[in-house]
Amino acid sequence: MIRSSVTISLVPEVRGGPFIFWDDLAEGCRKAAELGFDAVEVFPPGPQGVDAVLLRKLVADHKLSVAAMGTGAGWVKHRLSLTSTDAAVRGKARDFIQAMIDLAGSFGAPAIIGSMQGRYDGIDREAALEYLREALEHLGEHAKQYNVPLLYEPLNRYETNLITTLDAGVQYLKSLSTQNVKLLADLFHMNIEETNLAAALRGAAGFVGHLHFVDSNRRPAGLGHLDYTPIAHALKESGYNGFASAEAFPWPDPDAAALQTIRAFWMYFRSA
Ligand SMILES: [Mn+2]
Repeated sequence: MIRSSVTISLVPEVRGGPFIFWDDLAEGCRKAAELGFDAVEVFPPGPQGVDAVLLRKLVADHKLSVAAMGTGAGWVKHRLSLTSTDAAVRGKARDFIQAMIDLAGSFGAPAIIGSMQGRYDGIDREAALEYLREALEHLGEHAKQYNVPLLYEPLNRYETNLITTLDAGVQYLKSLSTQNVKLLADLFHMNIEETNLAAALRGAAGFVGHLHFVDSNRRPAGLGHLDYTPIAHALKESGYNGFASAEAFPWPDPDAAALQTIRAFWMYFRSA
Protein backbone atom coordinates (compact mmCIF):
# COMPACT_ATOMS: atom_id res chain seq x y z
CA MET A 1 0.00 0.00 0.00
CA ILE A 2 1.43 3.36 -1.03
CA ARG A 3 1.21 5.92 1.78
CA SER A 4 1.04 9.71 1.70
CA SER A 5 3.63 12.11 3.06
CA VAL A 6 4.19 15.86 3.15
CA THR A 7 7.43 17.83 3.52
CA ILE A 8 8.39 20.13 6.40
CA SER A 9 11.52 22.29 5.98
CA LEU A 10 13.39 23.57 9.02
CA VAL A 11 16.07 25.30 6.91
CA PRO A 12 15.55 29.05 6.37
CA GLU A 13 18.30 29.11 3.71
CA VAL A 14 16.15 27.11 1.29
CA ARG A 15 13.19 29.48 1.50
CA GLY A 16 11.51 29.56 -1.89
CA GLY A 17 12.34 25.86 -2.32
CA PRO A 18 10.05 22.87 -2.81
CA PHE A 19 8.71 22.26 0.68
CA ILE A 20 5.06 22.45 1.67
CA PHE A 21 5.34 23.37 5.35
CA TRP A 22 8.00 25.57 6.88
CA ASP A 23 9.87 26.24 10.12
CA ASP A 24 7.43 24.81 12.62
CA LEU A 25 7.47 21.05 13.29
CA ALA A 26 4.47 21.15 15.62
CA GLU A 27 2.31 23.10 13.19
CA GLY A 28 3.46 21.02 10.21
CA CYS A 29 2.67 17.74 11.97
CA ARG A 30 -0.69 19.04 13.19
CA LYS A 31 -1.74 20.11 9.70
CA ALA A 32 -0.42 16.90 8.11
CA ALA A 33 -2.49 14.80 10.50
CA GLU A 34 -5.55 17.00 10.10
CA LEU A 35 -5.50 16.47 6.32
CA GLY A 36 -5.02 12.71 6.72
CA PHE A 37 -1.40 12.36 5.61
CA ASP A 38 0.27 9.17 6.78
CA ALA A 39 3.70 10.70 7.28
CA VAL A 40 5.97 13.74 7.22
CA GLU A 41 9.29 14.10 5.39
CA VAL A 42 11.58 16.39 7.35
CA PHE A 43 14.33 18.60 5.91
CA PRO A 44 16.47 19.57 8.92
CA PRO A 45 19.46 21.95 9.08
CA GLY A 46 21.64 19.07 10.28
CA PRO A 47 21.88 16.05 12.57
CA GLN A 48 21.55 18.30 15.62
CA GLY A 49 19.02 20.58 13.97
CA VAL A 50 15.90 18.71 15.02
CA ASP A 51 14.41 18.48 18.48
CA ALA A 52 14.18 14.69 18.35
CA VAL A 53 12.25 14.47 21.61
CA LEU A 54 9.65 16.91 20.30
CA LEU A 55 9.42 15.19 16.90
CA ARG A 56 8.98 11.81 18.61
CA LYS A 57 6.12 13.20 20.69
CA LEU A 58 4.49 14.92 17.69
CA VAL A 59 4.50 11.87 15.45
CA ALA A 60 3.21 9.68 18.30
CA ASP A 61 0.46 12.15 19.26
CA HIS A 62 -0.65 12.59 15.63
CA LYS A 63 -0.17 8.92 14.63
CA LEU A 64 2.21 9.94 11.84
CA SER A 65 5.31 8.18 10.50
CA VAL A 66 8.50 9.90 9.46
CA ALA A 67 8.76 9.00 5.76
CA ALA A 68 12.33 10.20 5.21
CA MET A 69 14.80 12.92 6.09
CA GLY A 70 16.68 15.07 3.58
CA THR A 71 20.40 15.77 3.91
CA GLY A 72 20.55 18.70 1.48
CA ALA A 73 21.40 21.20 4.23
CA GLY A 74 24.89 19.74 4.19
CA TRP A 75 25.25 21.22 0.72
CA VAL A 76 23.14 24.35 1.19
CA LYS A 77 24.65 25.41 4.51
CA HIS A 78 28.16 23.90 4.42
CA ARG A 79 28.88 23.23 0.71
CA LEU A 80 29.64 19.58 1.49
CA SER A 81 29.65 17.17 -1.45
CA LEU A 82 30.38 13.46 -1.72
CA THR A 83 32.17 14.08 -5.04
CA SER A 84 34.29 17.09 -4.06
CA THR A 85 37.89 16.96 -5.30
CA ASP A 86 38.91 17.83 -1.73
CA ALA A 87 39.19 14.66 0.38
CA ALA A 88 38.53 16.62 3.57
CA VAL A 89 35.23 17.94 2.15
CA ARG A 90 34.23 14.44 1.02
CA GLY A 91 34.99 13.15 4.52
CA LYS A 92 32.88 15.83 6.16
CA ALA A 93 30.06 15.15 3.71
CA ARG A 94 30.15 11.47 4.61
CA ASP A 95 30.18 12.22 8.35
CA PHE A 96 27.25 14.62 7.95
CA ILE A 97 25.16 12.03 6.10
CA GLN A 98 26.12 9.26 8.51
CA ALA A 99 24.86 11.37 11.42
CA MET A 100 21.68 12.11 9.45
CA ILE A 101 21.20 8.36 8.91
CA ASP A 102 21.48 7.91 12.69
CA LEU A 103 18.90 10.62 13.34
CA ALA A 104 16.45 9.42 10.65
CA GLY A 105 17.09 5.78 11.59
CA SER A 106 15.98 6.48 15.17
CA PHE A 107 12.57 7.28 13.62
CA GLY A 108 12.64 4.20 11.39
CA ALA A 109 13.14 6.51 8.41
CA PRO A 110 15.72 6.54 5.60
CA ALA A 111 18.00 9.48 4.81
CA ILE A 112 18.02 10.91 1.29
CA ILE A 113 21.12 11.74 -0.74
CA GLY A 114 20.11 14.37 -3.28
CA SER A 115 22.17 17.52 -3.64
CA MET A 116 24.91 16.07 -1.41
CA GLN A 117 25.98 13.88 -4.36
CA GLY A 118 27.31 17.06 -5.97
CA ARG A 119 28.47 17.41 -9.55
CA TYR A 120 31.84 16.61 -10.99
CA ASP A 121 34.03 19.53 -11.86
CA GLY A 122 37.78 19.35 -12.39
CA ILE A 123 37.78 15.53 -12.40
CA ASP A 124 36.30 13.08 -14.87
CA ARG A 125 32.90 11.49 -14.43
CA GLU A 126 34.31 8.05 -13.64
CA ALA A 127 36.42 9.44 -10.81
CA ALA A 128 33.40 11.26 -9.37
CA LEU A 129 31.26 8.12 -9.60
CA GLU A 130 34.03 6.23 -7.79
CA TYR A 131 33.94 8.75 -4.91
CA LEU A 132 30.18 8.42 -4.79
CA ARG A 133 30.43 4.62 -4.89
CA GLU A 134 32.74 4.55 -1.84
CA ALA A 135 30.30 6.73 0.07
CA LEU A 136 27.19 4.76 -0.91
CA GLU A 137 28.84 1.44 -0.02
CA HIS A 138 29.74 2.70 3.45
CA LEU A 139 26.56 4.67 4.16
CA GLY A 140 24.23 2.04 2.73
CA GLU A 141 25.71 -0.56 5.08
CA HIS A 142 25.54 1.94 7.96
CA ALA A 143 21.77 2.35 7.43
CA LYS A 144 21.17 -1.41 7.74
CA GLN A 145 21.20 -1.36 11.56
CA TYR A 146 17.97 0.70 11.41
CA ASN A 147 16.29 -1.65 8.93
CA VAL A 148 15.98 1.17 6.43
CA PRO A 149 17.63 1.69 3.06
CA LEU A 150 19.72 4.68 2.10
CA LEU A 151 17.92 6.67 -0.61
CA TYR A 152 19.85 7.92 -3.63
CA GLU A 153 18.06 10.45 -5.81
CA PRO A 154 18.87 10.91 -9.51
CA LEU A 155 18.50 14.64 -10.22
CA ASN A 156 17.91 16.49 -13.46
CA ARG A 157 20.79 17.76 -15.61
CA TYR A 158 20.62 21.27 -14.18
CA GLU A 159 21.30 19.97 -10.66
CA THR A 160 23.83 17.17 -11.22
CA ASN A 161 25.94 15.77 -14.03
CA LEU A 162 26.27 12.34 -12.41
CA ILE A 163 23.14 10.19 -12.74
CA THR A 164 19.95 11.69 -14.14
CA THR A 165 17.66 8.78 -15.04
CA LEU A 166 16.18 5.87 -13.11
CA ASP A 167 17.73 3.38 -15.51
CA ALA A 168 21.24 4.83 -15.03
CA GLY A 169 20.52 4.73 -11.29
CA VAL A 170 19.52 1.05 -11.43
CA GLN A 171 22.68 0.15 -13.36
CA TYR A 172 24.78 2.07 -10.85
CA LEU A 173 23.13 0.41 -7.83
CA LYS A 174 23.65 -2.99 -9.45
CA SER A 175 27.38 -2.24 -9.57
CA LEU A 176 27.53 -1.76 -5.77
CA SER A 177 28.29 -4.51 -3.27
CA THR A 178 25.72 -3.20 -0.80
CA GLN A 179 22.09 -4.08 -1.49
CA ASN A 180 20.85 -1.41 0.89
CA VAL A 181 20.70 1.63 -1.37
CA LYS A 182 17.40 2.37 -3.14
CA LEU A 183 16.42 5.03 -5.63
CA LEU A 184 14.30 8.04 -4.93
CA ALA A 185 12.10 8.64 -7.97
CA ASP A 186 11.30 12.35 -8.16
CA LEU A 187 8.62 13.02 -10.75
CA PHE A 188 9.83 16.59 -11.36
CA HIS A 189 13.35 15.44 -12.25
CA MET A 190 11.94 12.51 -14.22
CA ASN A 191 9.71 14.82 -16.27
CA ILE A 192 12.87 16.55 -17.52
CA GLU A 193 15.01 13.45 -18.08
CA GLU A 194 12.86 10.39 -18.82
CA THR A 195 11.34 9.46 -22.17
CA ASN A 196 8.31 7.92 -20.48
CA LEU A 197 7.76 8.21 -16.73
CA ALA A 198 5.59 5.10 -16.31
CA ALA A 199 7.99 2.97 -18.39
CA ALA A 200 10.95 4.26 -16.37
CA LEU A 201 9.21 3.32 -13.11
CA ARG A 202 8.37 -0.16 -14.42
CA GLY A 203 11.97 -0.59 -15.54
CA ALA A 204 13.18 0.32 -12.05
CA ALA A 205 10.77 -2.05 -10.26
CA GLY A 206 12.30 -3.29 -7.01
CA PHE A 207 14.86 -0.49 -6.93
CA VAL A 208 12.58 2.42 -6.03
CA GLY A 209 12.46 3.13 -2.28
CA HIS A 210 10.76 6.52 -2.20
CA LEU A 211 8.73 8.80 -4.45
CA HIS A 212 8.66 12.58 -4.63
CA PHE A 213 5.05 13.19 -5.62
CA VAL A 214 5.07 16.51 -7.43
CA ASP A 215 4.11 17.96 -10.78
CA SER A 216 6.10 18.93 -13.88
CA ASN A 217 6.59 22.51 -12.66
CA ARG A 218 7.38 21.58 -9.01
CA ARG A 219 3.90 22.66 -8.03
CA PRO A 220 1.70 20.21 -6.09
CA ALA A 221 0.45 17.16 -8.00
CA GLY A 222 -2.34 18.13 -10.37
CA LEU A 223 -1.16 21.71 -10.92
CA GLY A 224 1.23 20.93 -13.79
CA HIS A 225 0.99 18.74 -16.89
CA LEU A 226 1.95 15.28 -15.62
CA ASP A 227 -0.47 12.45 -16.38
CA TYR A 228 -0.64 10.59 -13.07
CA THR A 229 -2.88 7.70 -14.10
CA PRO A 230 -0.16 5.67 -15.91
CA ILE A 231 2.39 6.71 -13.26
CA ALA A 232 0.21 5.40 -10.42
CA HIS A 233 -0.53 2.18 -12.34
CA ALA A 234 3.16 1.61 -12.99
CA LEU A 235 4.01 2.09 -9.32
CA LYS A 236 1.25 -0.22 -8.10
CA GLU A 237 2.00 -2.89 -10.68
CA SER A 238 5.71 -2.82 -9.90
CA GLY A 239 4.90 -3.55 -6.25
CA TYR A 240 6.00 -0.16 -4.89
CA ASN A 241 4.80 0.16 -1.31
CA GLY A 242 6.67 3.21 -0.04
CA PHE A 243 5.57 6.80 0.36
CA ALA A 244 4.34 9.35 -2.16
CA SER A 245 5.85 12.44 -0.57
CA ALA A 246 4.96 15.99 -1.57
CA GLU A 247 8.25 17.72 -2.33
CA ALA A 248 6.54 20.63 -4.03
CA PHE A 249 6.42 24.40 -3.90
CA PRO A 250 4.00 25.69 -1.29
CA TRP A 251 1.90 27.06 -4.14
CA PRO A 252 -0.29 29.01 -3.91
CA ASP A 253 0.29 28.70 -0.16
CA PRO A 254 1.24 25.84 2.19
CA ASP A 255 -2.30 24.93 3.27
CA ALA A 256 -3.68 24.91 -0.28
CA ALA A 257 -0.64 22.98 -1.55
CA ALA A 258 -1.09 20.33 1.14
CA LEU A 259 -4.81 20.01 0.41
CA GLN A 260 -4.16 19.78 -3.35
CA THR A 261 -1.59 17.03 -2.73
CA ILE A 262 -3.75 14.88 -0.48
CA ARG A 263 -6.68 15.16 -2.92
CA ALA A 264 -4.44 14.11 -5.82
CA PHE A 265 -3.03 11.29 -3.68
CA TRP A 266 -6.51 9.92 -3.02
CA MET A 267 -7.54 10.32 -6.62
CA TYR A 268 -4.56 8.47 -8.13
CA PHE A 269 -3.38 6.09 -5.44
CA ARG A 270 -6.53 5.14 -3.59
CA SER A 271 -9.59 5.35 -5.79
CA ALA A 272 -8.13 4.37 -9.17
MN1 LIG B 1 13.29 15.32 -4.87
